[in-house]
Amino acid sequence: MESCRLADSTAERGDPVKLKDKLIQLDIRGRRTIVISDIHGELALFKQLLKKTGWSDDDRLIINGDILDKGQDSLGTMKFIRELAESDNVYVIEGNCDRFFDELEADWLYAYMDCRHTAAHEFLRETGTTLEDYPAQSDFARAVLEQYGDFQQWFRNLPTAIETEDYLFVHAGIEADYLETPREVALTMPEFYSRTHHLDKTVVVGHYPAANFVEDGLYSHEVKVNQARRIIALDGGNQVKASGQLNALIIEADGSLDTMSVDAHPSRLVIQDFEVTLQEPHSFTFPDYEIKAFEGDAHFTFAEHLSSQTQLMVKTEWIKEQDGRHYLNDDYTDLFLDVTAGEEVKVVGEYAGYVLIKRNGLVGWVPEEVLDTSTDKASDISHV
Ligand SMILES: [Mn+2]
Repeated sequence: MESCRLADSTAERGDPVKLKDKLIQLDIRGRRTIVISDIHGELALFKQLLKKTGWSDDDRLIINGDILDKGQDSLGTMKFIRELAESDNVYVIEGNCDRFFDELEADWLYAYMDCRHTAAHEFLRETGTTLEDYPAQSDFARAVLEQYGDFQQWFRNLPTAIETEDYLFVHAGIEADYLETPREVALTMPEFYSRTHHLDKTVVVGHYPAANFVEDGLYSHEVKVNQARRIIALDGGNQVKASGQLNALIIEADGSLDTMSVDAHPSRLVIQDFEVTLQEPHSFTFPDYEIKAFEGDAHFTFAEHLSSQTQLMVKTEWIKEQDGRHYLNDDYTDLFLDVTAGEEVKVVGEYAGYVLIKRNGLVGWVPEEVLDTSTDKASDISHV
């Protein structure tokens, strides 16, 4: 899967453009503003989230980058958002995955297509063609641009950042002198939430899933707000994390903050209280997966997470062996969640004797008997 990571690291093309060259100034005080990032082609989820926020023409909407890639309907999402953006209360900034139309001739594109669903797949489906129908990659690129050249132009014209009285909205992050941040860095900088910046405003970023910033051992997809460092991490891991979600940050007219989310996981009713008295949870995220597995049974295996030298119980099905080494097969948390009869939770996955659930963005385990298996409700949105 190494090739899947190329798209984030390739655009070192000596792009001389700085953040200040593609910056929009905007006044948002006194008006409700909804911010959503990393939609990644999930048009149905995006529409569902807009509805959940009660979005109307009286509100502002800011799309914080990454409309395209990974999800099932990148082309539909970009068409829908471009139409929305014709209204003067909707603003879109660019994300690294939105450079698709400028990367059609990149040497990594076909390899990337082997492991991720992309807008290129949708173009092939739409035109009833396959890559074999194009003698050279440049022929494929030409065919896409013949149909979508105006979208290439639209994406190119998107600002890299929006600056308001109190906020800077940018897809990935800024450097010390924010105006001089290279566009490339603003779109791809990893882990900005862990950093510090010198701007006297709150920087709102997507790009890097908020769940990667494990706090107190908890694995949560909720919007993370760090007021001391004036950073908000918005990306709910939609289409990137198995338990991910699409988040909205809502800046109310009075300046207070609220968050909402939607995801594709089904709901289930809790029929029995479950309470854990003492636990010290651990969570590990990509790519830090290597463990040493000791004894275990069908349910849990005692293990040590190597880089952090942490001992924990790992759900046995979660352990993958490769060349004599052991790895977590995905992001992992050993948290057990307290639940109360009568509440509804999201089901992320079912394993021997236990179910991985999510509540308010927080992921953890419960024994299967506390859930009513007959009450599965459709997810927020159906993918098929
Ligand atoms: Mn991104």
